[in-house]
Amino acid sequence: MVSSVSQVSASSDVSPNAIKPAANPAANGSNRMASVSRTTKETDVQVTLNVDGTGKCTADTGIPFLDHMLHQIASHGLFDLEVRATGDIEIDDHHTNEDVGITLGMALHQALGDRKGISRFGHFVAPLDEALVQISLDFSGRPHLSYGLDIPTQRVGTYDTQLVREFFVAIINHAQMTLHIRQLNGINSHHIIEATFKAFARAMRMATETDPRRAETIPSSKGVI
Ligand SMILES: [Mn+2]
Repeated sequence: MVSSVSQVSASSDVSPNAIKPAANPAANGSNRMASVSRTTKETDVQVTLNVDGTGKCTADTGIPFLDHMLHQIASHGLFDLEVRATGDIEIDDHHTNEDVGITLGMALHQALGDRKGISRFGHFVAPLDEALVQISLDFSGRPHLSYGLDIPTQRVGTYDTQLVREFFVAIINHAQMTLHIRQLNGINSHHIIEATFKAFARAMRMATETDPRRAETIPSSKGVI
């Protein structure tokens, strides 16, 4: 399914809505930003990410429900995130959904660099009305997904709920992270999925924030992630 990666580069976007370095960059002084473009025969995706942002988001993927979830990641993770995608959604949303996940994962991996000074682990339990979803994650350098959602309907709007798992598979493989998702409660599919993205965002915020006591060191007893 992956045909090629056309370009992976540091950000030099000059558009009016370009994501700018944070006023308060990471404790180690680096600007933790990435801009990644990825083109295949199926999709064309651009992601710009500032991990030390304030929650600004532009999402235009052609998949409205995915846009809604990307807004959750930015807003609750306090990331600045710009995602634009075009893809073969005349077939279905599968390729575009997956490739947005892949490109966002690549941007996370690139923005975090050697992961110096980060807390590395993050967890959160997010309610959304009757839904309650727990996330535990680790920017471990090793991709792993434990997926425990039981979404009762096949679709939310036009979005195929099987694509939630596909999205997280794509992210963890390319961000090189461990992710455990547990659904503790929930009846409504929209609520279950949105609680998952909110918890994921808050856990990512916790894991990617720099720990001043950690300073310049890599958060591993091995000395490398
Ligand atoms: Mn919603």
